[in-house]
Amino acid sequence: MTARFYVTTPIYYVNGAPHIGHAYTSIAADVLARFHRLSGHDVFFLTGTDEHGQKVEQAAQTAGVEPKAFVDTISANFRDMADSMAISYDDFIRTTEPRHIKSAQALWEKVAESGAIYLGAYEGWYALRDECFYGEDELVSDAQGNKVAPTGAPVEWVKEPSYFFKLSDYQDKLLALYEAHPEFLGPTGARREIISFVKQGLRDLSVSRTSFKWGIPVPGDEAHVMYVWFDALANYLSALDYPNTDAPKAAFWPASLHLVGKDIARFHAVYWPAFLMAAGIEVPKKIFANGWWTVEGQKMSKSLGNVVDPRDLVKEFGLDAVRFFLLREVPFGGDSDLSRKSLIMRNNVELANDLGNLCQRTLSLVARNCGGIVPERRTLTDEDSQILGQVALLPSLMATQMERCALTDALEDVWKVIRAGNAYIDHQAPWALKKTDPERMNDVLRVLLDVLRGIATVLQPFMPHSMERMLTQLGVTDSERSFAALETLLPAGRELPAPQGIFPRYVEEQTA
Ligand code: ME8
Repeated sequence: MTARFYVTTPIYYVNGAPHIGHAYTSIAADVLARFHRLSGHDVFFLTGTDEHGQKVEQAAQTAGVEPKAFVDTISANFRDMADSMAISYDDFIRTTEPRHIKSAQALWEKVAESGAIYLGAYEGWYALRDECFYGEDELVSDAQGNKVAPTGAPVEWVKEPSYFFKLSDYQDKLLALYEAHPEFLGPTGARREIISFVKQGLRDLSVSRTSFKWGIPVPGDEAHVMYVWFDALANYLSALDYPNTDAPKAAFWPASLHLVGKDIARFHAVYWPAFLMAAGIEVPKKIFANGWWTVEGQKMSKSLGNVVDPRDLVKEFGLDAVRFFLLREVPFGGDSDLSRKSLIMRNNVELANDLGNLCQRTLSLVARNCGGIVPERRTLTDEDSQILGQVALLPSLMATQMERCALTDALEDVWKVIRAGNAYIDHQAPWALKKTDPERMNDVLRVLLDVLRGIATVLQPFMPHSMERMLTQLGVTDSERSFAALETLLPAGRELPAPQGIFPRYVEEQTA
């Protein structure tokens, strides 16, 4: 049976425009989806928008627009961002769609049937910005001495009738889950934080609101709308046509991976498995929290005016340079800073020099000295075998890194081979062999073409557009671009197109 891989991004709030932080998680999920597709797995990749709740309702009011019209526009903007970043999603779910509303209500009913939901009254702190309830003991003081959420979000005292989910019943079950499946939650920092949060004791969770209307009605009690996080988390099942277990997509559950930002690890690693356990549904296999991006050393904020639209960066640097930078700059899971200087540096050193030049040098020698025809693979020297051996190991090496969501380490593995490729070409100096030993020159160039093919194949998930161009230049046809296809040598004698640079160097315009 073909292995299945179901990966999700968070569904983003439509209270503002998409920025580089949203693009980041989506790109990472996209790399994983593409990697699994190239591995021959059956992939379902879900993204979308989270469109209910008080925060979105207020944003619509501020804009002076009806909530539905407001969310339609912003959701379309998120979809455009995903398309511009080449996010290869299989489905884009919106929580205002009837298919989602139906599923979320079915999930609510299932949880309620188990006796895990009861009616009460909520009285306590709520942070609208986080759409999160906080206990008194969790609050901290801000610089002005006001009580705020640990995230810095302002809190307000809320008092209203509410349905509660018996989260307190799930403390031991959740701790047992984390213990039995250490791979359930990563990276280590997020895991440690969540375990300590759960160990401190879980209070029952308010899962409905009555003070506003922009949400999914609670089945059987329409005075209440579902707490936006109950509604939102259900998206991962509604996209699979829950509760229809005969639906073809149902086989994708349990999800292989929910990729999220560290800000929402708690909702995914505590509330979500608890809701699922109550409903008698398997929990996802893995939750991984990415770190946080700042911009030129500062938190992105509308008031600072430093919110970066990823599409602007793409216009300036090209899509793949941006995708590469985001995943290369910091070990995936850690925090990082987006600075123009480091983006330009990575582009010029690692893409233009290391990879671009290796490809360009090889292809122009083949064009010039071999009439642009792929030479034959013949007897290999030890050095040839060594570099080809390194390339052959890449798919399995990277698969291990992908399993741990170590996207940056996977790139580092490839760059080790690229550096080895540069050392190989310098040492073999095929340009000098033309006069002294043209047969050996052909052999060296053939090895280099095979090395480049391996590298370009495994880099496709990270830089789909430029690797497509590189593979075309290397004479690799569409059906020869999967990991399995690497087992078969390209036939000699193929004619290669005229070489063209793949990664231009970025030259910053001088300002006087
Ligand atoms: O939380 N650095 O939506 P949201 C890195 N609707 N990642 C960032 C980031 C940054 N500076 N800013 C945002 C929600 N992100 C809910 C999710 S899921 C059932 C519901 C990414 O629009 C990161 O993945 O606030 C974070 O978790 C997500 O965007 C939050 O998006």
